[in-house]
Amino acid sequence: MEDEDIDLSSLDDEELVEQMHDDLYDGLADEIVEGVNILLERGWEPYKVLTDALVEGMRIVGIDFRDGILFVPEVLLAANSMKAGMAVLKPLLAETDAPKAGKMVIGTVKGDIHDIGKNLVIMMMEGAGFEVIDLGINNPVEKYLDALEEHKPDIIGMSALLTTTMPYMKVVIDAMKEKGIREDYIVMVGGAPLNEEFADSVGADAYGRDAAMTVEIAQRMVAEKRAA
Ligand code: B1M
Repeated sequence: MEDEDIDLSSLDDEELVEQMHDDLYDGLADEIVEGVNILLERGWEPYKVLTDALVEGMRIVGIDFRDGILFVPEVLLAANSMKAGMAVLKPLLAETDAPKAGKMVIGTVKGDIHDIGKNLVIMMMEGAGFEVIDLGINNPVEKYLDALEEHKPDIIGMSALLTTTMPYMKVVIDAMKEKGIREDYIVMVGGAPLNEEFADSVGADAYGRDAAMTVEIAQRMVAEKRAA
């Protein structure tokens, strides 16, 4: 309630970012959009707005979700606010004159409906000049295989946020091996519970710790693939 009285534009940058963390926590999408616009007007780089205001805010939400202070409905509201802020940033992050750096098919694996991180990866990849085909959430292995056949990307990306769904990445990679197409693609995996070791263990080529790292690795691996 208190938030209604706050004039966001009267806050200095640090106070505004803190207020945005609170607003994200409270699921106030309009305020998040307003805050994003104010920071952009003040000359903030879109990527800095994304990481300092939105991603950091969602990290805080995640801690209280884990600790049982926040529940699914509240976290959904926070996620929707984050998406509203991301929608403002998307065209700015995607603004690029670069020729197509490569093509990626990406989706969240079966049983998993988390998509904020995946969507962020997509925004950053598009910003770096990649063409990205988004398969959305809850993808069974067939969806990935069909998309590979249809789009012939350089990279297949899989996202998982649950320890119970991350093993499904191996199901997809094993199916690719069975079809004899595993080596035709760069396989990248990501999501909060994953790490380098897990990526190796399922037979992926790379682990994307965050969206920026994913772009960096994708650029390098596509360049290497093309050179070969
Ligand atoms: Co969920 N959830 N959730 N959730 N949720 C987590 C993941 C959890 C860690 C929360 C917690 O307990 N602290 C926990 C998982 C625990 C575990 O598995 N050990 C959890 C749980 C338990 C659940 C439910 C089971 C809760 C329930 O119903 N009781 C349920 C499962 C639903 C399902 O999927 N079947 C559930 C539901 C939900 C909501 C629907 C409420 C909502 C999702 C909304 C949405 O995505 N549209 C939600 C949210 C928002 C979260 C947290 C709070 C935030 C996730 C997020 O968006 N992070 C999360 C806690 C947390 O992670 N801190 C949590 C921000 C995002 C930018 O980061 O996704 O890590 P991240 O993405 C990063 C990198 O990981 C990487 O780049 C991204 C950008 O830098 N990356 C990739 C991600 N994917 C990549 C793919 C790549 C490369 C890089 O491919 C190449």
